[in-house]
Amino acid sequence: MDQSNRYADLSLKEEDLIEGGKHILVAYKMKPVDGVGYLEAAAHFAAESSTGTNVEVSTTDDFTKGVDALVYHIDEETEDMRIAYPMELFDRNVTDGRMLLVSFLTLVIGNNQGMGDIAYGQMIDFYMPPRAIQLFDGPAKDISDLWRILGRPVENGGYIAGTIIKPKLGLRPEPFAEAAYQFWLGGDFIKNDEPQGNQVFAPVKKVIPLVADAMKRAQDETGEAKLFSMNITADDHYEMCARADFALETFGEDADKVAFLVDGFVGGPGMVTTARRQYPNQYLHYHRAGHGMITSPSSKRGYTAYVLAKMSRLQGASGIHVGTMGYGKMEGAADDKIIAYMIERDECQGPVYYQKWYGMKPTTPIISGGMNALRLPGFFENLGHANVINTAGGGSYGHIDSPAAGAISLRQAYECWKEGADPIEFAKEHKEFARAFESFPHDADAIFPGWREKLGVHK
Ligand code: RUB
Ligand code: MG
Repeated sequence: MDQSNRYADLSLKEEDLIEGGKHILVAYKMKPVDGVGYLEAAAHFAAESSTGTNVEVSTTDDFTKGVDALVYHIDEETEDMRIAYPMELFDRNVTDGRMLLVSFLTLVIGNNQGMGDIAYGQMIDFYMPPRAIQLFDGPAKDISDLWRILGRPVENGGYIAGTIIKPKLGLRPEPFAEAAYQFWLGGDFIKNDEPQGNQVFAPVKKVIPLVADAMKRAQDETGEAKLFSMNITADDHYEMCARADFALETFGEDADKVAFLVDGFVGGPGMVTTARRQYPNQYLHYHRAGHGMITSPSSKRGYTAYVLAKMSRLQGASGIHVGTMGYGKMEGAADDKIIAYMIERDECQGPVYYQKWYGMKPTTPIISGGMNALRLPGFFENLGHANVINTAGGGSYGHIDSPAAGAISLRQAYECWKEGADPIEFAKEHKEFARAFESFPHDADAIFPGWREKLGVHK
């Protein structure tokens, strides 16, 4: 059934829809299966994503038609399709009238992902009107809160040198806390690796007191504040809270230095919002493990990494992993910097839509995955700033001298970029950075050919 007379209106103008402020706009790349007309498929897509189904139903009334989603732009050649969703379509909380990310997802990227007449549809951008920005929680804490704790300026406070406890799994409580202590002697921020939780060989109730003690000792030793991002991911809301409450109580006077990490992609929006609403005083660290199943550039379904990050700011993530923009080990490219800009700025041009955030707190880009000191100067140069959290697991624990030396090499990489220094020249004056070349020789060969001669390293 062709529903384009009801679910499409190509005379609607995007600027009018934005001006009106009554619609959420979503841009997709969509392709119908062979033999189905583009507009017909688009209209069915909009129907299934709002008020309709594949046939007309007798229960439809005039009000219903007023909340139909409408296709307002198509370009079959480029597979571009844009749909306007009336705000009223979206579910609101019983408790406080706020908007829910799950409802947004269920409509705009729900059933339309499995339709027989659609070959594929992928969400590449969305626009939230001012009223919707008011109705999402947004972050409670942001990077300025971490800078304050670290004794830095609360604006432009700079690079936060972090790590992920490695090995990924398999450390017992004492060696785990020792690994944390060693890194903190040179760095700022440690996160649990995302699978680390309450394994039988490293129970939370044993590990966390030792980590709190390690933090105290490292703070005494260095005279600097330290930060720990603890994984509270769990299936059960109460289990998440049990872990989080235990940590806050255990860290005691240092509890402000504890962030909570949630595996927001595998765990879903409910888990993110649980952490956001139960612990608004803690920095909320959104880990996105698993996202590649839909956000990979090879995928034509689901949504992009950019969309995932943009949604995380609405949900209230203080920081989210945004990849390494081609400088690390995970998929990504230099122009992924748009992901960082969209979540940290107050207004930004996305791939399709210009979004204003009206003062909603920023979400920190967390840079992670195969990073080390050698890869950082180029990374900062591409991004244009260094106001990020970077977690380098292998890049710290793989440094040949020590985890502390690994951490110091990261800080030095930041100094090198900030000064606009030549990394080879800088290495001659900075031992830990220089030793990163010997620690990661494959990277050194690729990024700084001829480094051995220039630094006088012969082995
Ligand atoms: C990186 C790591 C993270 C990745 C995930 O470890 O454990 O889980 O950041 O990727 P290492 P992304 O520093 O040893 O490579 O950050 O892109 O989501
Ligand atoms: Mg990890």
